[in-house]
Formats: sequence, C-alpha cells, structure tokens
Amino acid sequence: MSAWPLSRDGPGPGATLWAPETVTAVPYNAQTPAAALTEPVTPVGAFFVRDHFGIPGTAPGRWRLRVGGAAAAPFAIGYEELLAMEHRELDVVVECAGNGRGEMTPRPPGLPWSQQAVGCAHFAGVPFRALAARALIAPAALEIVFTGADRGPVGGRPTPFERSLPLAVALHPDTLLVTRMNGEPLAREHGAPVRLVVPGRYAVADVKWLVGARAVTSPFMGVFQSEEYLYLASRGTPEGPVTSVRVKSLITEPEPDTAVRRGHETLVRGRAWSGGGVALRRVEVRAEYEDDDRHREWGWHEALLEPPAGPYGWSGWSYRWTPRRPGPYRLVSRATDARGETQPPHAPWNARGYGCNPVAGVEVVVV
Ligand SMILES: Nc1nc2c(c(=O)[nH]1)N[C@H]1C(S)=C(S)[C@@H](COP(=O)(O)O)O[C@H]1N2
Ligand SMILES: [Mo]
Repeated sequence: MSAWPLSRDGPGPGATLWAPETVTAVPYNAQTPAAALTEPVTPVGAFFVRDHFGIPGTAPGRWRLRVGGAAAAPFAIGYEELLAMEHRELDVVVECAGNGRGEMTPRPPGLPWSQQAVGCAHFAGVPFRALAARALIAPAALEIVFTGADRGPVGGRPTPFERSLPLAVALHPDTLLVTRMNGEPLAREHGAPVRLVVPGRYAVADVKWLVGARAVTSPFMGVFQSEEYLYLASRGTPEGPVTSVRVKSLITEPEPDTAVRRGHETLVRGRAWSGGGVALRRVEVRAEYEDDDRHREWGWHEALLEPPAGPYGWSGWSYRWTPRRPGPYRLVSRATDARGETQPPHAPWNARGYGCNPVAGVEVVVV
C-alpha cells in the first residue's frame, strides 16, 4: 500500500491534495511543486510530467510489449504475464535533462523548467534482462531501442518516441520495466501500463507507454537520440549525449523570502543526489550577504547528510544556521559525490540547456 494519495481519484482520509504546476497544457508538461520536494518520496499527484507528444491511450488489457529485432526468439508479452514475473523495487531520482534550463543565460530553446523537473519515486518493475534472455538477443547486438506508444510529427513525418541504450546498460539488473510507482499501478501520465526506468540516467531514457524493445546491430540514429539530448557547444559542436545525472542539491527549507530571526538557530534543509549509482560524499551550505554594496560570504559549512534510500535515491540533509546580522541573505548549497564531482559555481551553459546543476539557493531576510 502506498502512503501517498493519488490526487486523480480524490484524496484519501487525511491526505494532502497535490497538483503539479503546469508548464504547457498541450502536450501536458508540469513541474513538481516546491512544497512536495520536502517529501522523501514525491507523491504521484505532485510528480513532474514531461511529454513530447501527449498521452496515448493504452488499456492494460490490450497492452503488448514486442521484444525482438536482432534476436533468435522474438516474442510479445501481455500485462498479466509481465505482472506475474519477479519484480525488483528501487527508489530512483527521476530528473529531466532540461531541469534548470530556465535559469541559464542566454536561455536555450526548450521548456523553461526552473529546478523542479525532478522527483524521487519508489518503483517496482521487471528487469529487462529477464525478457532479453527469453528473446535470445544476437551476439552482434550493440543496443536496444525502446519504443513508446506516443508519436507525433517531427520534420513532417509521424515519429514515435524512441530511445536506445547500450546493450550492457539495457541488461543491467536495475534497468526495469516498471509497473508500479509508490505502490500504485503506474499513472497514465507517467507511462501506464509499463515504462522503462534506467536508474542514474537523465529521465529521457525512461521511455513511457513502452510497447517495443528491439535489438540493433548498429547505433540507433532516431531524432531523440542523435539530434536531441546532446550536449552542444555554442557553435553546435556535439560534446556527447546526455547520459548520467549530474550531482545536484536543492534547499527546501527555509522557503524563499522567509523572515528568520537574528541570533536564533534556523534549520536549513534540502535534498541532494547524483547519477550513475554514485554515492554522495558531502553537502555544504554557505550564507551570502551584501554589506556596503560589497558581496560577502562566509565559508562553506558541512551539512548533516542522511543516508539515501538505496543507490539511486536522494538524501535529505540539514544544517543549523544562526545568522548574526540583520538584512537580506542568500543561502546556497553545494553537493559533491564520491567521484569528486561537485556543483559548479555557475550554470554550465550548453546550446540545448541540459545538465544545469550550479550551486543554487534561496533568499531570506534576517530580522
Ligand atoms: N514515450 C515517452 N517517454 C518519455 C517521454 C516522452 O515524451 N514519451 N519523455 C521523456 C522525458 S524527456 C522525461 S524527463 C521523462 C519524464 O517522466 P515523467 O513524466 O514520468 O516525470 O519521461 C521520458 N519518457
Ligand atoms: Mo526530459
């Protein structure tokens, strides 16, 4: 049973009614409200939604997943049969590669997300490798192409949402065909009845409304693989595909523009995560203020880091701050992971606005 209400069906007893904040109505794109980011597991009703073409209608009873391509024993599987297979459960941070784009200058094209196209969910799914084993994938296979049931015009041609994964990533035991999110059957907007979840990668890999998985023997060149979701320098030079989630943190408390009392302890709290299954090493907090028109900052202070819910979940953290002088302050946080990757001081600009993970924070007033 999920502890979280599904706002779609009306809240349960004592439930909070959540709703994502709409960014575009058609297709539906919405970000997680800041208040929901204080929850260790993001409620489904609050979870951000990113759709390129809109939500296709797929009834679980009619759903089939075709597994084939370069495989000796291609087959199709139905929902009931997939549900009966052994499931694995993982907490996973799902973050859009464009999260934070709205804060880049100049603003790259694309949805102007602030830093709320992110959430952490408790997923249950069947490792894709169990199906790959049954399909007898050819030894020459390089990648698996995953196909969603949604499609729309790209360059005048109807194009399905398709993404590929290198074979080794597709066959990793944590790459899941997800049927449940936070203990409930997958919601329509999150890919019902079945979606892919590739923990540690930016969420464009997590193909929703999954209907196909085919092995290919040469690199897949679909538009969402070879034209979109690339880090591009300002002249358009490709600098590699969007893959692993970059290290990031956010402050959830105090809320922006809160008044806090001088000489009193204020609890600063937030969340931090990294990608690729890499653990966090530390989170630091810094208080900045203007004095005689000069920018001043105190050093970084290490926050108390809570253990994450597994290798792909996020961690809560807290820091007790006692401000000494009145006036406007900016509180910022910085996470560093076990690889030594740390949040850069400024947004790492690229032409499409991906992987935006600078040190960021909230403004508060000390009274
Ligand atoms: N079929 C399909 N899958 C998709 C997409 C899509 O448009 N169609 N968008 C991708 C992108 S860019 C993101 S960020 C995540 C968002 O997942 P969510 O809507 O469940 O939060 O889904 C991914 N999977
Ligand atoms: Mo995304």
